[in-house]
Amino acid sequence: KKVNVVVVGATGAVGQEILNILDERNFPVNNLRLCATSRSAGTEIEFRGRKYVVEETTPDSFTDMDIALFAGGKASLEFGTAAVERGCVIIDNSSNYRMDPAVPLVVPEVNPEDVKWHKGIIANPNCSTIIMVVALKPLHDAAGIKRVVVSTYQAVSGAGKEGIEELTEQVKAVLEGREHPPKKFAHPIAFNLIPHIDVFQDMDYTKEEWKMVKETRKIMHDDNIQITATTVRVPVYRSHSESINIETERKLTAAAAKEILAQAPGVIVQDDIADNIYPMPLYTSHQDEVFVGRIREDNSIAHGLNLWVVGDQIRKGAATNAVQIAELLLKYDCLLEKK
Ligand code: 11C
Repeated sequence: KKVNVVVVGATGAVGQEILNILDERNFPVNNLRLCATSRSAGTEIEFRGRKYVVEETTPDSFTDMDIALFAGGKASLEFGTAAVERGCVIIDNSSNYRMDPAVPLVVPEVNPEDVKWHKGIIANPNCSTIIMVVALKPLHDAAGIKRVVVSTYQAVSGAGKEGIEELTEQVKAVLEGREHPPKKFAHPIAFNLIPHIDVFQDMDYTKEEWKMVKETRKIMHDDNIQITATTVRVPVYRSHSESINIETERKLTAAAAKEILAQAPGVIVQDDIADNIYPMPLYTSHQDEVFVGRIREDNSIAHGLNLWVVGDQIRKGAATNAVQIAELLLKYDCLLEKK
């Protein structure tokens, strides 16, 4: 069966990657429509050898379409209802609907079956959350995770094209002894780290940190997991890294954890300290898996493990996950009926 697909936000980093992944995974696209804001309308984009002109998104962009992949931002608030009313399921990469109890929040390696109860909208989680839960789910199944302490090292591309440009221009400016004041980030990102992603909220945690807490519980169907996060922007172009400490109900040796992770869907274990092998963002980028290394027992508690987890946040953290959800809609045969 082939389906009609609309990509909203087709000209941005996530939108472009969604198109690459639809193609790579041979997603059965019948008609394709590419949409964006009026600013980007008119741009030409090639897909499977055919040129498409990007259109400005309107409610009618969803007429006769089966699946809409929203790359992010406010578009899903503006057009989500119009899409669903026209019988088009939306897969939304923004945070607009993630915590809505009527909306499934899905990572296909973790909670694929949640796709089945959608009412027209399925939310794609935050990138740092996706990368973490792919590694945590098999360990949770094996030993019951009680508590997670995570610190992230997030690439500038998580903040879009402006984040990438700011790092490049600032590095050049520093080397040439020029000023380059920050615009996208609160402080200089070149040769620096910024422990601040998104806005500050309750208890002095950032929104990004709360996303990791709340979204993880929803995806894992377990409100008892205690999670605390510190999210940090680092001068890396692509792939988010995470230092994760977990405390489990039952003892899991490092060897057992390595074996479980080696079998887990979507995970690649890179852990051979004798040869200095562990995941690094430079080498995990442009791949779909989550890479795990430095797997070792926590020396300070009876049932604890430390992990180093790295993944391409534009692919698995956004576009790949969204396309995998679209695949599940076809697998479970749960598109919307056209009225
Ligand atoms: C970042 N995680 O790296 C953010 C970007 O909720 O989808 C993605 C924000 C989101 O800045």
